[in-house]
Amino acid sequence: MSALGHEVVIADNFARRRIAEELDAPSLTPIASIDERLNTWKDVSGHDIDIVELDIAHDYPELRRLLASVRPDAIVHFAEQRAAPYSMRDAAHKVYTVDNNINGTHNVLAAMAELRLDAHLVHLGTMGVYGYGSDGLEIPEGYLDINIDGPDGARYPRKILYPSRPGNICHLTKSMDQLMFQFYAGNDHLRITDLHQGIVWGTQTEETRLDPALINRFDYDGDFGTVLNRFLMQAAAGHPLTVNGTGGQTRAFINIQDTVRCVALALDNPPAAGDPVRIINQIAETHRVRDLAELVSRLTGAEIEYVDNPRSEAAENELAVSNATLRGLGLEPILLRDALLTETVDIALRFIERANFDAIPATVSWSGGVEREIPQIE
Ligand code: USQ
Repeated sequence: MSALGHEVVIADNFARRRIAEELDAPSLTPIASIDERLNTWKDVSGHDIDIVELDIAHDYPELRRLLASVRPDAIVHFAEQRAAPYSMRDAAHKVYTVDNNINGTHNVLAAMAELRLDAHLVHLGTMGVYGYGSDGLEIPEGYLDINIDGPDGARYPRKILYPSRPGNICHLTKSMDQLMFQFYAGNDHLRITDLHQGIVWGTQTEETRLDPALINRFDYDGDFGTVLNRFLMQAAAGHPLTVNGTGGQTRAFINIQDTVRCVALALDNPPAAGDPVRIINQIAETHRVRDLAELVSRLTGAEIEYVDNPRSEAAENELAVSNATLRGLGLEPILLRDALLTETVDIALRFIERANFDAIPATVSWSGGVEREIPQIE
């Protein structure tokens, strides 16, 4: 957004850096301090970005003060605990995820309403709110048109939120967010877009390629690493590709470059005040996990290992998802292709000495929490 000429203020409590220490799983790529990142961005782009250290979930007065002084045109809300496995570690992590995500989202909405901010809120949601079985149907964008039989024999059309079927606590919070958005869009006429994003892969965007100090995180650990990036890192590490169960799960994917394009497209196309929440499926394509493992294995020669699935999820599922809105807005998504896969493997190889191999296995079980001792969150 800064590259496009917008004035940007970041509010961050640096939770992700603390969690990386808690898990002893630093980003594979070295992440510079926020000051160094912002100074580098200023050098390469000429643009200033302000940073405010703020816990939006627990410091409502400061959040309110910040929004009252900046009065932004738009708020991009990326401040939720985003990892499904991390949210399932144990009761403490479930409590943390619910507390952080629900309070953070509600505080932003309450502040927007209290200050009568005419800002457009763009929220990072997830495909996980739908559950993953589509039984051959194409999952629509957020809403379902239904008809209810009335007592008079007539059929009453209704538009309802697509039934939520979260499979973990992180996705439960994002399902609950939907009701908060629906309420504030109706009651306070807030303008809200919820991006139901798929699994992100890749590391670099056009901007992060400009300087090594701007590189994105590369998470490969069992909690925060998403499946394709994990496979690419495992290939670089000479580790077998860890396919859960039969690898029959079909999921939606999007390259990291497209995630930022989509946020920009959403910001350029806000709903009007009084409109329902705009829900956009932010995905490029769907793939079955074992097919991805085979693709990475063909590309790199890595072995594939089928491991017991620690999650409660369907062994096999079909998934078809509409991404009509983003395509209608002109997005031509990046599809899996060797060039970007190779770039990711090259990055993994470049930084492989930073990896903690003990963090590779996925240890969080959906039924019994984590299998190893971990420190409690302060
Ligand atoms: N999987 C493996 N091997 C691995 C890691 C994962 O087989 O080493 C499988 C999982 O069992 C699952 C699939 O790959 O069936 C996807 O797992 P993932 O960890 O890449 O993604 P997921 O847990 O679904 O969640 C991630 C983020 C979450 C985001 C979601 C988008 O943690 O924040 O909401 O991607 S989506 O899945 O489209 O809802």
